[in-house]
Amino acid sequence: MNNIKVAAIHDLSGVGRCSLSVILPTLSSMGIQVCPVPTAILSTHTGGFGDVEMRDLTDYIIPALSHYKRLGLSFDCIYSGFLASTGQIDHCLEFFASFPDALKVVDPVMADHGKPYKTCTPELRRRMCELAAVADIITPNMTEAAILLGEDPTFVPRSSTEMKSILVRLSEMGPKTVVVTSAYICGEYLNAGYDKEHNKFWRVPYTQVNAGYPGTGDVFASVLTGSLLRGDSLPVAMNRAAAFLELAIKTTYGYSTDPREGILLERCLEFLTQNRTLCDYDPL
Ligand code: PXL
Repeated sequence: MNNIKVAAIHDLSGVGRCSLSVILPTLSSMGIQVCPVPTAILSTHTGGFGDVEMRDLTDYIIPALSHYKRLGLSFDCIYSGFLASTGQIDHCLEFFASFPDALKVVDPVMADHGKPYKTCTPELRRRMCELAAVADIITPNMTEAAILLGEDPTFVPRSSTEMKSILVRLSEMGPKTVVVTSAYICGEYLNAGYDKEHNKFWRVPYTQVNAGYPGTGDVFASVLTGSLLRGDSLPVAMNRAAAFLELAIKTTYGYSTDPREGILLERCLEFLTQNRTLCDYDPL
């Protein structure tokens, strides 16, 4: 449990609390070391701040990997997220192949709320499927789940049975654990998980707040990953991620801050340090 090390292949956005800016404090609060592998540096995230200043770091990733290999380093987990170019998918694949014992987590950041991000080209979708195929765990939101499966991005499952079928189809792409966030089924918001090894489906409902904040998917996937690395079961890890996000989102909503600036993470990290025992989950 000591000195757990995660290589985080994500962008670094200067303003707007997403990607590495939230992954670092989140996992650190859980006692886990993050080794950032920045895919790009952006002045802000791409969700509403106008013309973003961006530097693509595609040519940085492989030299950094080579250095880590020369040092004989090992990682407990390789965790990928927002990728600035499809070439970076090859680099993630190389990272995964270089540390075969590491837990491979892919957050296929491409879309949200039924809409693909500007960066989501058909080529990115196709290559993201390749990355998902070698992952142990994938954490798409409902829109990304639909895109990965070649469905319309606005697809909404109408029942638990339909949600289970989505989870199974995603697991058939390769990963043994699938967690789909932000699903809306029969009037209820929930995160849905599938553990292929034990053939178990899980649900963790949450209450929706009338505001959207960037970076919440990054926080969810980070807490889930940290929780699993610390030995929690899948439903407990999903519960921890959902409970933390609900706390952070409701706290933020109460302060009426500019939604583009993301959640007030700094005020809420104590929840993660406490590592409470949780049991708010059910079979799906
Ligand atoms: O939180 C996902 C994310 C990551 N990185 C960048 C983004 C977004 C979502 O908008 O713009 C640069």
